[in-house]
Amino acid sequence: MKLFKKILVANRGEIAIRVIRACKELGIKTVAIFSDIEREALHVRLADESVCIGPASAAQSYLNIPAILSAAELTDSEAIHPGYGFLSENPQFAEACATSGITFIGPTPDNLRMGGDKAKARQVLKRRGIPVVPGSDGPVASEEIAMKTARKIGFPVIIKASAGGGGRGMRIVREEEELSPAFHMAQRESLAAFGSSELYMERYLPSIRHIEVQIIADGKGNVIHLGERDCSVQRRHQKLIEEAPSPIATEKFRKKIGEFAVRAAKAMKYKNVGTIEFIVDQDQNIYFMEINTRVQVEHPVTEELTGVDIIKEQIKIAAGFPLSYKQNQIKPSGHAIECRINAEDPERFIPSPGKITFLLPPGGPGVRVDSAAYTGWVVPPQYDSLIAKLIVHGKNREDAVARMKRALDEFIIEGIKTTIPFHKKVFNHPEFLKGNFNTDFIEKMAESGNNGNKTTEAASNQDE
Ligand code: MV4
Repeated sequence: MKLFKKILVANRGEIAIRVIRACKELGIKTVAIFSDIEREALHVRLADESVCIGPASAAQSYLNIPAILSAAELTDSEAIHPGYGFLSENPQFAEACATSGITFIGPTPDNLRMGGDKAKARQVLKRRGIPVVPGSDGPVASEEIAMKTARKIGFPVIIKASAGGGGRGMRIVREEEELSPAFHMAQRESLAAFGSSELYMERYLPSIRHIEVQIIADGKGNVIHLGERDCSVQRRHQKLIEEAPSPIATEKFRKKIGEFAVRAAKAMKYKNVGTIEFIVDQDQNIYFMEINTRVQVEHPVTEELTGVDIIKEQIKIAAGFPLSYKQNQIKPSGHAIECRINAEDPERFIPSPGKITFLLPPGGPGVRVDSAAYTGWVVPPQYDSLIAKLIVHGKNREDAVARMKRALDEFIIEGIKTTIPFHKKVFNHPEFLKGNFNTDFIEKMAESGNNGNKTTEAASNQDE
């Protein structure tokens, strides 16, 4: 079996660079694609070749399937790596690649369809013995059935879009009177956002942690997990800080959640890398939520913890190689934390695009920066606001926290506002330092007057 000679990277920003770096180390040539306004982007400079595929708007460039396939054919690329966001979870794109004789570096179209149908995934995995939050068995077809289901599972309930993700089309319903308007609102929102109004329901669990498990599957029956990541520090469904291991995880917990994740991947005949997302309640009960059928923004946390290069594994699996590791060869070590540095106002989280007049990334032991930003780069308003991922690794959580504080202090970004000041506050927050937080943490922090108001929406992000 042979690796690819040339891969087209169908993405931009830091993830395009991350893929190019993996390809270079594997001896694979790379092709970057770019929109009209990204001729000077770092991913274009770092790739061996580049092709302009359209105007600035994502719909006409990074989401433009015919233009991307033409670029691949024009450059003799054998495979396409989609990164995250954009076309990465689009089964039609994966199929179109196959039709053009190009390998899509990612899960199978069936895997992508299952990941995109959340009511179905829930139903299938529940039947395979994976715990789910009490709720509907598959989709809820009408308001009447919704009411019946809610009475059975008990209020509060949460209505979710089957095609949803990132919290859109979701409604929490606390009592019977709220159900009818919430149901119709969720239907309308889901139809507008995803082109499908299908909904499902669960009991709403307050004070949860969001914990996910990285899995790798070679499509030949070998499936392993790389441990969990705690992504509970988020604001309006945008993750801000991710860490591994989870501060609440014992060895027993890790084994259990890991086994659920591997069982889920096997049940859906998963191939390539993916993440099984769970919520964990205050009694440490684990419930399956969703499957993310892509490499995720926060994958470096797991790479630092385990030493596994997740992007290289994706490429090797797509080329037909079996997994490079057995489960007992995965030995997580120490503690890793990632801060997402966004070009946003750190108080209100509104986008702050513009020219970076000076940039100095931190360095030294245990510090990794994945970024496409440089002095002179103009952060465009058209795409997501992630400009750097700051990842630290230490021998335990305390060391990793000290290292993150040191790295945040070293990091200089001038000319635009960034979320660095926000992260500095979190890394001085007594509850965060204790590992005592759940998905309400940021909202609570804002309410206690620590972080300004919270009335604005974040920019649309590439990743969930
Ligand atoms: C939940 C939940 C509580 N109970 N499901 C958010 C994104 C999606 N991946 C799943 N999400 C949640 N699902 C049940 N049964 C809480 C969340 C959730 C959340 C919900 C409403 C408003 C903000 C939230 C923040 C994090 C998680």
